[in-house]
Amino acid sequence: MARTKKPKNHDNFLVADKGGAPHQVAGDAESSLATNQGVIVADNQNTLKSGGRGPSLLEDFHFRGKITHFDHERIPERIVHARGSGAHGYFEVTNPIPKLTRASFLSEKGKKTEAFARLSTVAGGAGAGDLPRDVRGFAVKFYTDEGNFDLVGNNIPVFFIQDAIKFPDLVHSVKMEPDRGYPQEATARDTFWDFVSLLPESMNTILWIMSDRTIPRSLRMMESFGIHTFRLVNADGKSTFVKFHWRPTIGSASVIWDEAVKINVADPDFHRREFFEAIAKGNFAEWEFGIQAFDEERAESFDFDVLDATKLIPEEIVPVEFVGRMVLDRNPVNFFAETEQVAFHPGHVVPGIDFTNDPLLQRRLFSYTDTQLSRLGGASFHELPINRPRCPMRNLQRDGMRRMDVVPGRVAYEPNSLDPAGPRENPALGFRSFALQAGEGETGEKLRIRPESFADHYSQARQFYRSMTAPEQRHIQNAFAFELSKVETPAIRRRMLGHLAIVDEGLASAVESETGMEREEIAPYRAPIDLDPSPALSIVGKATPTLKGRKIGALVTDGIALGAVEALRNALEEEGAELAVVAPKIGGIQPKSGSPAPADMALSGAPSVFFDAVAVFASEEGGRSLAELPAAVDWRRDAFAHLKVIGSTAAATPLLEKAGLADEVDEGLIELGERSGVERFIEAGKRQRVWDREERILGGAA
Ligand code: HDE
Repeated sequence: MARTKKPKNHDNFLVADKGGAPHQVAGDAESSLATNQGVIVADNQNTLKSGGRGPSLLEDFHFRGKITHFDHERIPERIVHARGSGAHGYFEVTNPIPKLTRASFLSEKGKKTEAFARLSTVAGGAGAGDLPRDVRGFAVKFYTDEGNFDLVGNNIPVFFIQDAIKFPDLVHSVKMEPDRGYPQEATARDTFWDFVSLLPESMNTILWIMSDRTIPRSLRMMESFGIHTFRLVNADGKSTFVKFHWRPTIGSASVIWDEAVKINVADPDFHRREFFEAIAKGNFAEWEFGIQAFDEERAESFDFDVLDATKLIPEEIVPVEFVGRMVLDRNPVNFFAETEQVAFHPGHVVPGIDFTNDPLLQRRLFSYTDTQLSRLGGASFHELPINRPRCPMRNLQRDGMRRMDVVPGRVAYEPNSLDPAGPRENPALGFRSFALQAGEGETGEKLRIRPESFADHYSQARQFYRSMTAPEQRHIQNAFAFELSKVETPAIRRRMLGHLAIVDEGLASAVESETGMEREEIAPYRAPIDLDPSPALSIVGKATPTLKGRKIGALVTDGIALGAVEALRNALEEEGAELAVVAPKIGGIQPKSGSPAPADMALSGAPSVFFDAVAVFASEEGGRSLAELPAAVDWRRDAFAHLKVIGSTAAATPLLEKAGLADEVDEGLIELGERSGVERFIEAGKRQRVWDREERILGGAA
């Protein structure tokens, strides 16, 4: 007969179970833990069992409630843009534009509107790394006094496709492959290049994707764009075409590809962490908001169709006028409730903003509500606190899954005479769609065609490439070579090289030489024309010297004089930059005099790729011991290879020797011990990278 094994000492058993991990017990009802039905929980450490070692009991409603909720904690992630960071803030008008739009949030100088922004990658899942080569989403919800306006844009001004019917194909080509479940977030693989090499309309965007724009240094340092041509409509019903722009006030900057790869491993949350920490410290994220406004006649004069989302309007043709600024100054208190549950939609517009017939925009107007239905579990997602309009809102829609509002009254229809105070339409204040006259190409026939005016796929790609500075062109060449080298099917590589040859012969031959491949000849449907270069498209070319928002790493050793580090810190803080002290051990260092000094980060967890510029402060003994630390040698060597400004005290020389860099001299390598060393470090640091060094390292080659 089986013996029933009982705990020898029931009391001890409980004590061991409960008392092993100290936990707190509430004194009154208010501080008590409760179930979702409001019943106070007596024991949150043990499930209900039949006897101490017996079977578990199904009636344990506290456990079942807790685990059921846990089992459903994740909601379907966004099929694109799954990984994002959000922040609250406000939009403020600096230059009102009532002549162009009746939108009240743009009507008065100084008017402030609450805003929430979510900045995202596109391809990876919610848990993917922050620094793949990828487009970044830039979605802003303006809670205006006339309803919510969502500007759902990206950090590059053009898109891959002209017609929304290709969107699922595009996304499938860059998502995990269905049989193997990888790659998580990379474009460097066969499926993506196979698809785009068969889709000439993607070429302009492909050039942008291979540029440094897709590996931003920080979410706070990205330009962003509404992409599509929208309409502004004024109080007289006059419409003006418009493109929307966001410009970061601390300038745009990107990392170098080798840094992106290393950052993704060393800190997959690099962007998210920096964004959250900066806002928490009061270094708010800020953008100027600008428009390119033009009328229909002007639109006719362009070399491309303004309804084609694969094209941009160079600023040299239509300048950007700045009308406001957005400051993100408050982190979410609950990531899920706010950043995850926020629901953007390009169709959320307010009176004074309207759509054009851009076929991509038109179909987005369908897709976003549809996706929220499954992502947020029904039609009531507008009631979630993050999505609710801040202006009064009433209508006669009722019921549905997860309805939160409890609306009184018997009348849920209109017209009605039973509820005279109920909501009614308002022809004066309400949204009226712009009465667009049928224009050219809008014949009313039922067709599946692409207009001729969408047929030039290469001119703007060429213009983009030729508008780049030498280092930016080099990075584009390198990016193509890297990505195509990851493509296993030679025919796809050759096909892509064929497209590049149409874009720019120099680009194609550089990539051919780097990949050791030859192109397949491709005949374009329409041969490109030479457009004037647009210097405004280059980040490096238009960068203004600044250290604002930048982070500088100082590697320190025992035995140094702390005053020198503090002098650098003060000088940096005056410029709006931050200094992080990195020591061989997290416990910090023992300086030459005084008490031990703490470190912000340990060398093993703070590679130099985390910083915009670096400094090494070593004592004689410390310099020798740094040279024995492989992580310190990598730190210094990487900082050099990543074109950073590097300050060093003389005693750091053994480290330079070990890194093989003792003979290097350039304007970014600064002796900190010398008089005016800090000043020179700051001046060089403001220029951010030492581009000439790259040319020297590579011998001028790509
Ligand atoms: Fe989106 N896109 N998209 N997209 N998109 C989504 O909506 C879609 C496009 C953009 O932080 C989804 O709520 C279609 C262009 C951003 O929550 C989905 C097409 C641009 C975000 C969707 C496009 C964007 C999304 C997935 C082709 C730049 C993230 C989750 C017609 C102007 C918003 C969601 C956030 C998200 C569909 C093309 C930007 C599935 C069908 C072009 C920034 O509805």
